[in-house]
Amino acid sequence: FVSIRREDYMPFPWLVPQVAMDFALGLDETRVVTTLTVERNPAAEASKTIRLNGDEIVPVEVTVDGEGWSDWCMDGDDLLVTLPGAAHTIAVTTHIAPAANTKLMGLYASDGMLCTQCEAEGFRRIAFFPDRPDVLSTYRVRMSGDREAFPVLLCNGNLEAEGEDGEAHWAEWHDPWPKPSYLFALVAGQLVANSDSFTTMGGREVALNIWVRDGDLPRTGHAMESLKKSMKWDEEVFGREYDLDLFNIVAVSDFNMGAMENKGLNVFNTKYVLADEETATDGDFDGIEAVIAHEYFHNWSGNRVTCRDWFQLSLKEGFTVLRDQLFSQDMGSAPVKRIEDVRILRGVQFPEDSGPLAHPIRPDSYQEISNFYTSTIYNKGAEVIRMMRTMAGPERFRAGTDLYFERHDGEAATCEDFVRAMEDGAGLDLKQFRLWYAQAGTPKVTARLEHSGDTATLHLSQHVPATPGQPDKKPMPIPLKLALYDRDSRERGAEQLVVLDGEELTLGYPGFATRPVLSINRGFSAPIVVEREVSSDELVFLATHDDDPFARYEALQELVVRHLKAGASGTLSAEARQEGELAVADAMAAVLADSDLDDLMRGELLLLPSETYVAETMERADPAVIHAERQGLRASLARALETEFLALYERAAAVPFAMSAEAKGARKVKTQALAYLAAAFPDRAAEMAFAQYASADNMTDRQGALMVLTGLDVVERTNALIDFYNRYQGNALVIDKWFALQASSMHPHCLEHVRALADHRDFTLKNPNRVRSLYMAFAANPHAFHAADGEGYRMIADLILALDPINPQTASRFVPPLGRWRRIEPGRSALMKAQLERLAAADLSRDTAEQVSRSLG
Ligand code: HT7
Ligand code: ZN
Repeated sequence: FVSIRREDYMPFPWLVPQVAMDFALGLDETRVVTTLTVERNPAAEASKTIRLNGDEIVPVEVTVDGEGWSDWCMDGDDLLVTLPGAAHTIAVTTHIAPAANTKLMGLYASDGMLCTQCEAEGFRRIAFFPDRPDVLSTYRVRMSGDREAFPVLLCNGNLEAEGEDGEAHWAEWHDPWPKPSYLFALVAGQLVANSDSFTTMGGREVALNIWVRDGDLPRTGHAMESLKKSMKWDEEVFGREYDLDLFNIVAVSDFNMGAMENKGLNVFNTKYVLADEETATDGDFDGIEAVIAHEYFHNWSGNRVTCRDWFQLSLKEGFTVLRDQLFSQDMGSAPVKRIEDVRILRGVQFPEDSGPLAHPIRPDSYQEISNFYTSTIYNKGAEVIRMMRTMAGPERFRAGTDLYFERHDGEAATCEDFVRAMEDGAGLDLKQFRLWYAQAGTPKVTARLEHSGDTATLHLSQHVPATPGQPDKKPMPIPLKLALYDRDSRERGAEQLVVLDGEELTLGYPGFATRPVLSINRGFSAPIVVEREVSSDELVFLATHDDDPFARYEALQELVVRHLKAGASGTLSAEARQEGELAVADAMAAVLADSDLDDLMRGELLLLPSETYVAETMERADPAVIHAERQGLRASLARALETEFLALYERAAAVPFAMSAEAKGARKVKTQALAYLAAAFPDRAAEMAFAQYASADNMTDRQGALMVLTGLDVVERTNALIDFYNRYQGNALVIDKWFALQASSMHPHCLEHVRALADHRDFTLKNPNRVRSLYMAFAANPHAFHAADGEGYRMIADLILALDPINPQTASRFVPPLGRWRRIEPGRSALMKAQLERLAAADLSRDTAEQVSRSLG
């Protein structure tokens, strides 16, 4: 498989200002005639041939300027047409088999309806076309099909005409906005809409529709509210107004990712549309709000200003993730959202950045672009833009984004264009900051505070670790928000924004008679690892008194990680262990007792760092030891704070169901209290959990109780699992939860449970949600995945081999868990590597082959 390199970018020799498509729709066969108006691109080197990309399609007929044409040939999957002049019309007919398309890219069938997924390179599975994001065209689309099978016919833009034709009917759509092919979409099927409207700040009345299967209509209210809130927020905060009279969303149950921002016709995974309190958790509701916002925000950051090439993916994805994060912060609790976002970054992106798949947010090469829809591109990309915002402040940042949109509206832009607009609009000097786009790896900042006389001196230094292909790194500008606390008065000095842009920096702080306490990287102002010399005492102080919610959370996490690592090292004496447990218990007791905290925040503080995160802080981790330490600490905390956890449970259980922050917080801490109690008092907790399960009037409580029960070896576990399945049979999204709960459980026989579930009649490799609910949950469950005999690794490798021919994009996403082999203790490491080698010897798709070879490399 060949590598595509960023430095080889060349503009396409032809412009394609207009595209006309005619679809004769059928599930088994769809016929497509695509007519391209092409003209030489004056900005590119001239070529007599035009390369039209294709993938698993054949040209049935080719005409140029209306005449049958023979001057064409195939080059691999691509169609090369030789053209005599500077402007022509090319028409190519293709036949597609949507029902046989299990890759879910291009045109495919889902639940009897037809839908498309074109990003990144799916359009070439529908029509021969220069399938690259810098070729922008306006589209006119006619589709016809059986009226009963496809009563609803949707495409991008505006509906211009429709009519009947015997048993069939047809519709003509026109999208006035030039767009790249990856934003094309078509949907045809039996759908019903939740319809509403939104009036934009400029007075445009926009018709809004959320299209779903008939029975799902009652579960679309939250998505519609989220859409209207997103439209309003983008006007108020970024000055962005919607630009068509119609905005359609369609929910489909077979989808490779979360959702897709096609112009005027977003296609969503049902998981990010359908919700009511009976079937969706508070987390599901939040996820829907965030994803609806994300896709809507793409209308400007992605669609109006798109990417020049796929190396610029973070231009639209990083920026749009930041926009959706800021939106969610404004819709709910800002500190809690920030902590959640950092948890995702550290749980997924940091491991990626320290492993064999590390890449900069603007990569230099790829074989298969789908493999680069990563947490680095999305989440680290968002952090990089957030740092610019932190350095500029919100007003100047807005001036920068206004300039970016104004300068590049209607263009295919680069990350460099964005940075330049930020320099000019926000008044930042970003010369050195550009390194954040070019260098992979999570920088490590060491902070050492000295105190002598009445002065504190802070020594900061940075190190960016080597990553594949990048052995030597330059220092990067790291914006650090910091403050010093007077230990006795508990007063905080002014918060400062320091940019560490060299290898080292020393800062002096006079006026401290005693050694102050350092609060650093407040708000997680930079996506880095901080290593600080700090006593447990100081961490307890920060965990209790820091007025920055993130810093407070961070201090508690650090205290726990330090304790767990000491335990995992095997050198901890019984007294030292007890002392460590006591320090954590004291800090947790303060969290439980603090009446100034709301429960949503309390819930964050009570969460123990994940086993993956603890492992990430070690050179080589033994997952079994970390698991035992973490469970041990949980049990010891439950014993030490039994009364407090019981009181918390009772207080929270008395709060009636509502969607308020208060009630959501109560649900969050209630299940956490239960999970703690289960670690020390399994029988009592099982009784409480079963009671919570049986009396739950919402999915958050029911799923929380079932989560606790699935981890216990008790009779209530089986009863609750049977009840849950029977209660929700037929509701695919809830049955996904049923699979995922068992695959992510703390139960000692989790692996055997997963093996049995793979044979369950409801399990299928054809549906990505179902595959992820069983196997992604399992691969993210360290104690089961890292079974000492390597059976977890074998299971994932078996899955990859079975899934790869069906859906390579989804299959390749299971390689990274095995790719962690170098960071795991030697015994397991060898077993992981052996499974990767077994995969490397197989005949794999480009997607999976690339991930396997990078993981071994
Ligand atoms: N921009 C969308 C990416 C996407 C995608 C990529 C590859 C294969 C399937 C896909 N479905 C959606 C989603 C987003 O970030 O908004
Ligand atoms: Zn996106």
